[in-house]
Amino acid sequence: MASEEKCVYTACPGWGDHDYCVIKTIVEDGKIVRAEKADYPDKYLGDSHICQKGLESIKQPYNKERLLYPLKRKGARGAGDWERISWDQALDEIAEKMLEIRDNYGPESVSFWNFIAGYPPMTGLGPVLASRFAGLWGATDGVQSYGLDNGPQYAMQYVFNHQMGFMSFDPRCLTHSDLIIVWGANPVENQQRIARNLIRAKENGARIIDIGLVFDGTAGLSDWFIPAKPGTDLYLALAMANYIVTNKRYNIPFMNKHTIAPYLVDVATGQYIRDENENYFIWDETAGKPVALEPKTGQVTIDTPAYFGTYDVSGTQCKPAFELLTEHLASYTLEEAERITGVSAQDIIKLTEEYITADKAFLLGALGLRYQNQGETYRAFYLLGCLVGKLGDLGSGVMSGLLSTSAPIMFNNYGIARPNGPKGNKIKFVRQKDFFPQILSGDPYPIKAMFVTSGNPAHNCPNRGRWIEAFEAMDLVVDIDIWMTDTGELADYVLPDCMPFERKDIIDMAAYGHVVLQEPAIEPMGEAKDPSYFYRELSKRVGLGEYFDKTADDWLEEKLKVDYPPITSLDPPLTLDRLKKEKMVPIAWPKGDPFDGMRAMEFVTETGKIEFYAERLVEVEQGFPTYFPPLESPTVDTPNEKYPYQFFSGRQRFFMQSMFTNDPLMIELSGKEPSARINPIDAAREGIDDGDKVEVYNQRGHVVSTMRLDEAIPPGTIQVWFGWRQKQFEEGTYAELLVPLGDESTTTPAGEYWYDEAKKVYGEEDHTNGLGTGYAGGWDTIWDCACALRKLEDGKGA
Ligand SMILES: Nc1nc2c(c(=O)[nH]1)N[C@H]1C(S)=C(S)[C@@H](COP(=O)(O)OP(=O)(O)OC[C@H]3O[C@@H](n4cnc5c(=O)[nH]c(N)nc54)[C@H](O)[C@@H]3O)O[C@H]1N2
Ligand SMILES: Nc1nc2c(c(=O)[nH]1)N[C@H]1C(S)=C(S)[C@@H](COP(=O)(O)OP(=O)(O)OC[C@H]3O[C@@H](n4cnc5c(=O)[nH]c(N)nc54)[C@H](O)[C@@H]3O)O[C@H]1N2
Ligand code: SF4
Ligand SMILES: [Mo]
Repeated sequence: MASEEKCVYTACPGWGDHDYCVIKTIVEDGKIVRAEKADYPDKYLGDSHICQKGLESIKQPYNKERLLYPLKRKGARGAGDWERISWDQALDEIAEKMLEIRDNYGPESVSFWNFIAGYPPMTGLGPVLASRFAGLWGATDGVQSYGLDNGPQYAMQYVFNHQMGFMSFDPRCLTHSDLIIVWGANPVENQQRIARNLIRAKENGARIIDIGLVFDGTAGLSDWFIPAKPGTDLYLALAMANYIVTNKRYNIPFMNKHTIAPYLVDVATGQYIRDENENYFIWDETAGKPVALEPKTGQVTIDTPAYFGTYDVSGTQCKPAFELLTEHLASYTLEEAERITGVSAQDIIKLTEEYITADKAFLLGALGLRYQNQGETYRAFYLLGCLVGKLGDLGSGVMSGLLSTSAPIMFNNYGIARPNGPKGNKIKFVRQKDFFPQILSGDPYPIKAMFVTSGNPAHNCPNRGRWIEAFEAMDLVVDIDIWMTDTGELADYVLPDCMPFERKDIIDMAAYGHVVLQEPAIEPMGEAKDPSYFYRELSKRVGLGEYFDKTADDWLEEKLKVDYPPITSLDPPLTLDRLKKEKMVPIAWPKGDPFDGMRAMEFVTETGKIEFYAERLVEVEQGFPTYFPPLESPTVDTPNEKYPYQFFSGRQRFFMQSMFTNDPLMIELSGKEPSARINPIDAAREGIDDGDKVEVYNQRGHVVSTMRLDEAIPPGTIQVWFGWRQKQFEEGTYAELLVPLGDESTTTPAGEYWYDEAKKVYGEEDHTNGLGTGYAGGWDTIWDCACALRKLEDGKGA
């Protein structure tokens, strides 16, 4: 008899790649047999998609490395000696230890690492309940100002006065472009939904230029690959801007309408001039007098606003922002740009001309400019868009963050995470730069425990050695995961969560304009438990029981209590019952062009305009985007004698961070074992042959690996693919070498300014969104790392 197939929807286990697919999971005889693209009822919003990782993910629940039972450490930390215990024993012992720590040192001595990016779905019950628990308990959150993936937020904060302002768009916008400049991103391997739309765009005749470092999958798809020296893109962008300005190739009507280009700035203070009513001013060249513009709504209605010159307004010397920009850009010459970036002056002109003359052009950045100067680089991207007026028109735009969505969806996650509102939040925020020193010193208060509720920090965070030291100093480390990870290996207790295939949730952040019910495809394997169980049982034991006495269904009802018109206007209303019947419900979103929030051209800046001049940043001498070399990556002007190579540990298509690194097919496709790669020119100089064993090292750590010669890697860079686990390397791992993120030594005056401002804007009590971290104040320096190498004759590292 043919057995019956059942299907449910699941948040893809490869969730952390920013594509956020829902997959259709097909079950036969209680076993998952297949995954397919989801069938969205609204075919337009639900431009459904699945990639090789989504297809392969169905094997994950059955992987032999799956964590099936609560485990308690027996031997020394990290020695791998575990005892299987019951959930009751685990919960009793953990709760007892927590209470003891609270009694001795205060609740803030318990810390949470709730880094939600890779949890499927990241606004699911696991991360939200962890945040609720931490907030009610009064735990310490040490992920503040961490710096990861946050350059775009800084740029948006200072260009648009909103740090999440224009993070997402529907990548189908790209199919309306004539030219797409992919800048520091590799969507072909990292964001496959974007990649699919690059291909659609190409089929429509678009030209693709890739400005990158390594010759990756996206370079392969592009018509022109422009390799830039690591961390110098900011110089390149500013030289392009200078070319546009000096050759008068800018778009005055666009700048008049949407930007602060003609706004007058006080030469002495660098601040826009304003009158007592907060009005701004421009200068009318014909009438020879200033004209006031209201804040937020002011429109340039005169024909001849001055772009150049110096004026006197009631005794104040001032200049149009554009004049100041011209002066600022003057030193960014093509010759200097060629010397610093390695891109020839001729190519810079060609690139800029193509950008200017294309009818519809997109600057598609993502998160691959992980250098200390990235925030300024993304600001320079917006400056370029403003100069040539390629923003806000279907097919034209600037993207810095790269989250794709058909229509943004919001839920009541904050309400769950913060039951007593922002002021009732008891979390103590400690900045990354203070977190590890505090763990080791106990000053200003001791941190004695850590719950790793999402993320895998000992694998993915720079400077792995710090984690080993920090955990060693703690009395209690609990890791909740689905595998025994690099982090779990260092814990006292590891607790098995369900996989998304085994738990109920609402997939509210799926990027496809639908609210989707995730139903279990299979029974939990072993003794895996879902988050509602874990937090209910733990809270009971520590006196917070009343806050967690709910089933998964109850929590999902809470999630739906949202005040968001595309959901509240649904008819019939969106209830859990409706979701249970329909499984997925499209939100009320107007039909029309693909979503790009920028297209409304409405900005919450004080001027109401795009502020490519940030008067606030004058305090740190960065009113306009200003080049400074990367922190550690060697450049022509800042060579590094001891560690002459850049160490690049970017990702590839078969692993999703630490996920899929235990999948035999993905391991096979990733080359069977980790390797380091180097350009043949460097290899010849170093006397290294393909297959030699090498040690790549710096002052922080090392990794021992086989070396492969590869022309895809530019001279001066050594690359190791991110994803491989520590135990898969012969010795060490890439994370040992990396520059600590958000550390004292890696922040800058602009970072500090941003942090202080974020606290004011978002509130001292809770400058997060209730989930995860406050982004402000640190820089992503994951590629901004120098190293040296030596060949190992005996295969052993130092
Ligand atoms: N398969 C897979 N997909 C993923 C992930 C994964 O682990 N695996 N991770 C997800 C996550 S969390 C993120 S944040 C995104 C990141 O996605 P991307 O931002 O695309 O990140 P990377 O692959 O880290 O880097 C992209 C490219 O930046 C280029 N690059 C490096 N340095 C420079 C430079 O100085 N100048 C220029 N112009 N280019 C440079 C490199 O050539 C590299 O190919 O990917 C997501 N998608
Ligand atoms: N060298 C190097 N380091 C990097 C990067 C790099 O490119 N190179 N990229 C950086 C970037 S951009 C990012 S965003 C970070 C990502 O850093 P993390 O977010 O720490 O990365 P993941 O490996 O995705 O961690 C997700 C964890 O969740 C677990 N998990 C998966 N599904 C479930 C589930 O259903 N329940 C529970 N409880 N756990 C689950 C996974 O097993 C994994 O341990 O890494 C950063 N680190
Ligand atoms: S693109 Fe990402 S989210 Fe979509 S199926 Fe692939 S791994 Fe999963
Ligand atoms: Mo990321």
